[in-house]
Amino acid sequence: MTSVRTTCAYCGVGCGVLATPTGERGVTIKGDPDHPANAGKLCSKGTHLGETIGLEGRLLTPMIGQRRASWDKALDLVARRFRDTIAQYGPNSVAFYVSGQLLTEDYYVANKLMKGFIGSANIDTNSRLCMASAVAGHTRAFGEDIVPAAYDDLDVADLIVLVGSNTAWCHPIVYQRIRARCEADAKLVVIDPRRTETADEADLHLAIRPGTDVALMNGLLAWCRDAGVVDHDYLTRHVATPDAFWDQVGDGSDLWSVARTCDVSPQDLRRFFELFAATPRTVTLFSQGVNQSLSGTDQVNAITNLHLATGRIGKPGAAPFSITGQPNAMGGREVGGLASSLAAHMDFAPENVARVGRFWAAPNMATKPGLKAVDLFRELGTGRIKALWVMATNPAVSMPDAGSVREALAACPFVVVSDVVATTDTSVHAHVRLPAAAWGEKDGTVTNSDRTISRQRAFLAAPGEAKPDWWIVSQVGRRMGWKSAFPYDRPAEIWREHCRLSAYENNGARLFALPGHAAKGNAEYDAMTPFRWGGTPFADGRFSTPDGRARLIPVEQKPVAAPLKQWPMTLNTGRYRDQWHSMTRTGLSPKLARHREEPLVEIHPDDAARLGIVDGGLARVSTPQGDSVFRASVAATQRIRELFVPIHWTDRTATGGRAGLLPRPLADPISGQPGFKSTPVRIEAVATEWRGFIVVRGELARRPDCLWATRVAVPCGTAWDMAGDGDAAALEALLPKGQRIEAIDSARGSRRIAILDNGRLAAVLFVTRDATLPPRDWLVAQLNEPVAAPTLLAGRAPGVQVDRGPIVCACFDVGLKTILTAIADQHLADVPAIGAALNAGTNCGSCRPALAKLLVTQGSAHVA
Ligand SMILES: Nc1nc2c(c(=O)[nH]1)N[C@H]1C(S)=C(S)[C@@H](COP(=O)(O)OP(=O)(O)OC[C@H]3O[C@@H](n4cnc5c(=O)[nH]c(N)nc54)[C@H](O)[C@@H]3O)O[C@H]1N2
Ligand SMILES: Nc1nc2c(c(=O)[nH]1)N[C@H]1C(S)=C(S)[C@@H](COP(=O)(O)OP(=O)(O)OC[C@H]3O[C@@H](n4cnc5c(=O)[nH]c(N)nc54)[C@H](O)[C@@H]3O)O[C@H]1N2
Ligand code: SF4
Ligand SMILES: [Mo]
Repeated sequence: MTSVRTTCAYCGVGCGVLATPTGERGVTIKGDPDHPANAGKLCSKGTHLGETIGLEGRLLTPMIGQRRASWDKALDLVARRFRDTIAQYGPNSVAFYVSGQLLTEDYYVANKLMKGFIGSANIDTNSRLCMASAVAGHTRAFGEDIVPAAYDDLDVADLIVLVGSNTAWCHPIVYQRIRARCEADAKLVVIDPRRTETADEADLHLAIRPGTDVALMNGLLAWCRDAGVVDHDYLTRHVATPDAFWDQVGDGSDLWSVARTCDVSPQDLRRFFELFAATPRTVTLFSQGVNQSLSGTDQVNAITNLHLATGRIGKPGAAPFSITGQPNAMGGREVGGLASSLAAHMDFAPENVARVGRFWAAPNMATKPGLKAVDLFRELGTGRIKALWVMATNPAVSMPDAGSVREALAACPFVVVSDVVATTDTSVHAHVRLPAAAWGEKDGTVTNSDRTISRQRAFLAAPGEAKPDWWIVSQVGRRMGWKSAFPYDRPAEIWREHCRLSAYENNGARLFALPGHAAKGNAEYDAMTPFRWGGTPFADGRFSTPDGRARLIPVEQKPVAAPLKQWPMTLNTGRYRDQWHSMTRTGLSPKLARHREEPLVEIHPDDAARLGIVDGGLARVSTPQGDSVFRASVAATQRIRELFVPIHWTDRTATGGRAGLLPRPLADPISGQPGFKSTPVRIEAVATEWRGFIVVRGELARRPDCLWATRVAVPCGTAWDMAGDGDAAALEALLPKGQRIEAIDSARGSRRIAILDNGRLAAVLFVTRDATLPPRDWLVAQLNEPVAAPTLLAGRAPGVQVDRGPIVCACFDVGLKTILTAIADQHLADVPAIGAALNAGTNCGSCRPALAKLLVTQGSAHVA
């Protein structure tokens, strides 16, 4: 079979992938050595893409309610309900909520339908939760949403500052590039309240108080001015500086008050300031710790101010670098998928509305911005939005105050969900579900963090009746009466139109322009190799503002709110290395499950001791919006009074661990991006009486109904880790039918049941009150054995056991205990030595920071 060149389904690094089909629904995945983003490397998520393309859980036919429907019926219904709603209540009574995981062609068509034909701008995207502050900050500073950096800049920078970015976990291939540069001779500074694995490896980590980035950056700017590194010549020629800008920046000598606000040591702060001032080739890379804040836009501009004032922009190795989350967050911005932009980097200025209207020959141009995500779902709740179409996102999980979002979805008269999986927390509220073709089945383009546009290509046939998103939207457009506007038969046609619009009446005012590409024929489009648009933006000092000058934006640190009596702590939310958002894909991979199997609330040891919370116990995290139970992880990497929880678990995968229920539905006033990173919160220990697990071939028919249950993908099946109170006997009803063997020890509240199916293990249930539970690895492996072992109920093989501990290296399946033993016994001194001994860390490299950390802890254990 020949390999197909495509791009990874996950993050905004945008790695090139070589996919080689191996028969029906099988594929081997390798990094594409010719792709500029990754030069052949892939992280753990990319490496294991092959495990996620199975058909389990897929939505394979259109559904109206719980009934299968033909495409004709479903599409007609969607078109009719949208048309009728618009006829009765006007265009602003309907909305689309779309995603940075759509391809550019899908996105373009959805945006065109809403903004040019339905006549509303009520189309917003999950990028609102992700990149909106960067978009607003870029627009304020540069006059256009341009990321003025490329990955190549990292190779020549002398200082790399990571602000609110857990790059080692969230953009691992970019991180490997950063490490390579730092191992040569660059310095790395990490600014993050948590000591992440990224921070662990930095030359300097500033664990600032959350939400004090503006104070830090303003302090640094004042320091730079006093140190004489402000580039006055650059400012005079290329930047508009508002009156009194410098007055509000503050006094560069007042390091102590900055240190107090940010709660870091003045010594560390000084080190950072001196390093920054002394290093012209600096890249400041930032992500959600900056964007997802009620002051997100100001925080972005605090960073652009620094780079503009020191002239560190438009030059090799010097740039502010907003790194994007989703694979096509950038493509979405290019087509104008946000409610606040129109199309092709144009806003709603009347001449733009007229221009795009001319280009589309649009009958009903939207003339002003639509509802931003948080407002959109609020309006859904009030009943003003009466028909909603959700594509490629799961707002019932990922929106702030997700409990209210669910109520709003449940109350909405008409909800359409296009997704690849049959049941999501959002699609349970859908009146119509439309089966979308998934990664590997669809064709189009994506734009990564550094403006590189790459093709995604199909290497599998779409299963069942699944169809690409652009097709689905075009069909609805046609059926709503706009046949000639949505005539597309293939993504290449949409691509050409998108490129023509980018260049249409564009005399250079908009940097985003792909004129040469509008002429690409179908074959050329199919053969397209990755290219970066925009060259080195602003290299000539000209910006996309009317006067060609960039803007310094006065920004002020907001007072840090005092802790509230009832909600005395602060909740931070974010990502795990090996899971992707609501886990619809990564949740299928047993290998990826091994890194972090359950949703943990990380809490500082002092707080845990004060509140009686123990490592591995359960704890309830509450905010005024809602509460959810997590397993506690007591970790000195947290600041005191600050908690961290992951965003990945849903109703499908756990009874608790629902981060989305907790944040407030509050957003940055300029960008509309929610402040996901700091919510006033409280936590309390939750007592349980028993714990246990189920291991089952395939899936359980339904989720165990107990205080704590989390689903873990395992080879050939599923495991559920559980804890609860009261009687655990009800769990037995979940087990499949078959021959049953059991061992009950009532004194210790222990119950072990195995179900055999023709002599093979089909399921086990182990529960105990006081006794220990065996690790479930061996039982999981038994699912694959043709004949059940006689020691099933012991939970282990006859003879000696090796407990490998939690898996650190997902590629080679190497456990923590194996690594620690090897470090001690074989005197392994560095990460390559661990690689030579155990293979760990030698494939995708995502676990290398974890290995480095083990060497340090194990080393100190030796000394002790
Ligand atoms: N493994 C994995 N990778 C992913 C994703 C995934 O789901 N899983 N998702 C992708 C997407 S869509 C996105 S948007 C990116 C997100 O990538 P990141 O932004 O790197 O990830 P997060 O974990 O959301 O948050 C980053 C860090 O911000 C810190 N932070 C919190 N508050 C503050 C603050 O006030 N100031 C500062 N300076 N820092 C703060 C947090 O402690 C956290 O470590 O990841 C992408 N990559
Ligand atoms: N508390 C908290 N909340 C957050 C964040 C945080 O840090 N903290 N981060 C926010 C950020 S940055 C982001 S990006 C969001 C992500 O949040 P979501 O976008 O809600 O998360 P996903 O799980 O990626 O949802 C994508 C959905 O699209 C489906 N899908 C995949 N491919 C396709 C396709 O080709 N077509 C269609 N139609 N469907 C497809 C998947 O099955 C899945 O259901 O979460 C946000 N929410
Ligand atoms: S860094 Fe990992 S998840 Fe991101 S695009 Fe590359 S392989 Fe995919
Ligand atoms: Mo994101």
